[in-house]
Amino acid sequence: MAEYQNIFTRVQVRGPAHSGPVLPRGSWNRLGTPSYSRLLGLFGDAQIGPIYLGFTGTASLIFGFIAIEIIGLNMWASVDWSPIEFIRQLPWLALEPPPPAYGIQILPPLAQGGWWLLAGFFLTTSILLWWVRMYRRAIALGMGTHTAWAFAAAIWLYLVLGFIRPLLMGCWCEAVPFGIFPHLDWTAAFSIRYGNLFYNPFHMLSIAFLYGAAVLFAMHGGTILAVSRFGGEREVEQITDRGTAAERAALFWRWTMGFNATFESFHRWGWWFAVLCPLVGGIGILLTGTVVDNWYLWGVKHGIAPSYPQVFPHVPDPAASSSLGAQ
Ligand code: 07D
Ligand code: 07D
Repeated sequence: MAEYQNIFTRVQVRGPAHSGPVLPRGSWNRLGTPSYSRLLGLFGDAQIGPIYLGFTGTASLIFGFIAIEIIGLNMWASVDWSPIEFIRQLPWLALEPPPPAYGIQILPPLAQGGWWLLAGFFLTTSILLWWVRMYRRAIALGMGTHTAWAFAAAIWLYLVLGFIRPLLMGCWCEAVPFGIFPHLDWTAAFSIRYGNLFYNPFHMLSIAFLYGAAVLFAMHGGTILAVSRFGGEREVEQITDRGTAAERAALFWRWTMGFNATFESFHRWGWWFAVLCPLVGGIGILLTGTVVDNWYLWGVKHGIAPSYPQVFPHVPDPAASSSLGAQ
């Protein structure tokens, strides 16, 4: 039955190219003559374009481009403008936030994190403009704004990491650097500095929603593909024909687990898991260093982490010693 194990998209829809419905709202026209791509048809709809750019879309792309330019040129400067070293070392290169001495100064010297602040400003503006674009396109199509709010949850975590928490801590130095591996180093260092993020209950919740979202997506994708031989992926037929794809899919889970989601509820489950992952994550990061300084000690206090026996003699903290501090 190998031919029924359909994993890749097989239907290449090639109707007369259409530009979508005429909309009462939305002042900009869609741009470009539609064309077809067989390759894209393997992953989604084979038709490319037309695209709606609009004011916020164009502005977002410009701001995003400026941010990438600032980050890229700073990284390139850091390898003495060598094109080969730039490409070779790219994953390790960074644009770092201002050092601690500058606190939350609005514009420290460019080479001392000023460029980082400018890049952050342009990237954040770009992301917010893209959010407005998503919101307004949904409204223009008469849709709900669910995707925009899900994106807002991710933007919340991004803003907490790079803006809100550093402001509360009084230092840009608390923020994430731009860079592929440097941002991983920051993530690891953050966890260690604040006593192991594993003991942060909001990190736990965020992980549960992350894993949960993956499980739900595997279940949903698997279920729909498994009933596509009955037309399960064709959403209108599912609703009208009893005894076919949708009903089998539901029955499969009722037989397997004793309970089944509905075709409505399942999408709510997916949306909530995806949204709650960065939403609770942002709460966890916001509390770190502001309310809780050490998650391990917090865990010991609340009975979720063991306190280890003292195996080494007590060593006084040199930073806390006044005689050393005076030197
Ligand atoms: C698949 C949708 C497509 C998006 C992609 C990402 C850029 C960055 C910029 C060189 C699922 C596009 C990437 C535009 C290029 C420069 C300056 C989404 C999909 C393909 N991270 N992170 C990655 C970002 C944070 C962490 C990869 C962004 C926090 C860990 C990529 C942000 C912490 C690991 C990336 C951000 C953190 C990664 C793949 C913003 C805690 C990995 C992302 C704006 C949450 C993984 C080398 C992916 C990796 C990885 C981008 C924030 C931790 C470069 C844009 C500070 C532990 N992160 N990240 O597929 O391979 O996402 O890193 O907040 O292991 Mg990260
Ligand atoms: C980053 C939201 C912002 C992204 C936006 C998109 C562009 C354009 C361009 C496509 C991802 C911007 C878009 C710029 C793209 C194109 C062209 C969402 C983002 C707006 N952790 N950890 C999490 C696990 C450890 C740490 C969350 C697991 C260690 C820190 C998640 C493990 C240490 C932070 C998670 C593990 C540590 C996190 C992220 C295991 C490191 C966070 C959720 C098994 C040693 C973040 C509360 C997310 C958070 C976070 C998973 C371990 C550090 C659930 C599975 C102990 C500092 N960790 N972690 O959706 O919210 O991110 O924490 O070990 O800040 Mg963790």
